[in-house]
This record gives sequence, C-alpha cells and structure tokens, in this order.
Amino acid sequence: MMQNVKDIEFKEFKDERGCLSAIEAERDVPFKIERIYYITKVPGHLERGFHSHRDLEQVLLCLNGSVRIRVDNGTDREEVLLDNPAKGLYIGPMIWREMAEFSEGSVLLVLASHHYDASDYIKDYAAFKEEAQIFWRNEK
Ligand code: T46
Repeated sequence: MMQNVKDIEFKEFKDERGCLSAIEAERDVPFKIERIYYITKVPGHLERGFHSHRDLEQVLLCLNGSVRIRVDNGTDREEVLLDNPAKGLYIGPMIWREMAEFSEGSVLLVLASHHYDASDYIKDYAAFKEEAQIFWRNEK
C-alpha cells in the first residue's frame, strides 16, 4: 500500500455470545484519539470525502455493511473495501480520500488524532496535488 495508508486488523474475541473487538489508543491505532465521529444513512449512489488533510491521522472502520474507500497521494490511487468491522484503514497526512458505494445500513466509524479543524482540510484537488508534490518530496 502507498505510504501513509495501511490496513489494520483488530483482534476479535468470538464466542457463542457474539464478537467483541477493542481499540486502544497508541496500541491498536498509532495515535492518541481526540475525536470520534460516525457516518450513517448515506444514500448508496452518493459519495463523500473528496479532500485531504494536512496533519490529521485517522482510522476508518465499517461497523456494519460496507463502504469503498479510494485513496490518492497525488500520483497513485488505490481502493480498499471496508466490509468487516475487524478491519481498519489508517489514513495519514496528505492523502486524498473518497468514500463510495455505501451499502444500505452501513455505519462508518472514524477515529481521529485531533479535534475538528476546518483549516486542516484541502478540498480542491489541484491545490492538493501541488501541496502533495512538495510534501512527498520532503518525506523522501
Ligand atoms: C474525513 C472523512 C473520512 C464537524 O462539525 N465535526 C467533525 O468532526 C466532522 C468530521 C465534520 N463536521 C461537520 C463539517 C461539515 O459541515 O460535518 C459536516 C460534514 O463533514 P464533511 O463534509 O467533511 O464529511 P465527509 O464525510 O466528506 O468527510 C468526513 C471528515 O470530515 C473527513 O475528515 O476524512 O469523513
């Protein structure tokens, strides 16, 4: 997978009563969790996201149903289908993300490293590509 994107597998404690997964900050996800939000009731034909963050780190999990996540570092694009609540997708800084194909009743949970900050968003794709070029050059 591209840099700043990775799959995270959460442990499942399964028995005849069902299934439990625990997520501990800085252990199961690589940051302190300052914010949690969740996305529900998305009409299946609609897409969300279409932005990048400059600093924010997040882990996305689909607790029910499935959601397709497209990630883009300004050069390469990849897709991940979140269809299992034990599977998380880490997305770090300077990754453009799009969420699509929300199944009926899907619940997308997001764990975020910082409080909400509108100034951390890059919503214009051309501006993202420009900033991403500088960012990834300095990362190497
Ligand atoms: C991301 C993807 C995966 C808040 O007031 N507080 C919050 O913490 C968030 C996340 C959003 N909002 C407000 C801002 C907008 O008025 O909620 C409204 C919808 O947010 P937005 O259009 O940014 O939603 P998405 O689904 O396009 O993107 C969200 C996150 O914003 C973003 O950080 O990575 O989910």
